[in-house]
Amino acid sequence: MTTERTLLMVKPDGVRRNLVGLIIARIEQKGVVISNMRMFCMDDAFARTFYAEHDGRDFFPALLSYMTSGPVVALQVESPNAVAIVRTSIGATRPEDRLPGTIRADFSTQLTENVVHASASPTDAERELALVFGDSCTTLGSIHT
Ligand code: 3AN
Repeated sequence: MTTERTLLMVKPDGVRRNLVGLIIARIEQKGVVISNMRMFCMDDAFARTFYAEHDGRDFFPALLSYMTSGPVVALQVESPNAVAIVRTSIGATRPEDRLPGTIRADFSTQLTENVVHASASPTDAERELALVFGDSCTTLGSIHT
């Protein structure tokens, strides 16, 4: 399996609750490699683009308000099957479906304020990484050579 990359993001509630270091430690302990990182605040336009698939849903305004409520910490992480591995590590969308030991299960009972985001597919990952990091995307090779 070739190396794959994905986006893991600590959301505003995770930053507010001082969970950034803990979440980074958990994902590093799994063995994935962090190859880029950025702390920034989403403005309304960025959040609308990032979550464009949900535009028009009744929860969209609340989602935008939450995602623009404070800084996020975005990480580009790499490993074989990174998308599925990181997605499994964060836990399910619905609180009642989250397995113990996943980040969302361990730190949130909420649907919206759920501490972390991770890309749902390789296509989503490339779109989201380009949005967050633009041309500053580094690759695993550039870190380990
Ligand atoms: P995930 O964050 O697990 O990838 P998505 O992409 O389906 O899930 O949804 C993104 C965010 O949109 C969720 N974390 C949640 O805040 C909100 N959301 C999704 N579906 C619903 C829903 N049915 N009701 C309320 N909020 C929702």
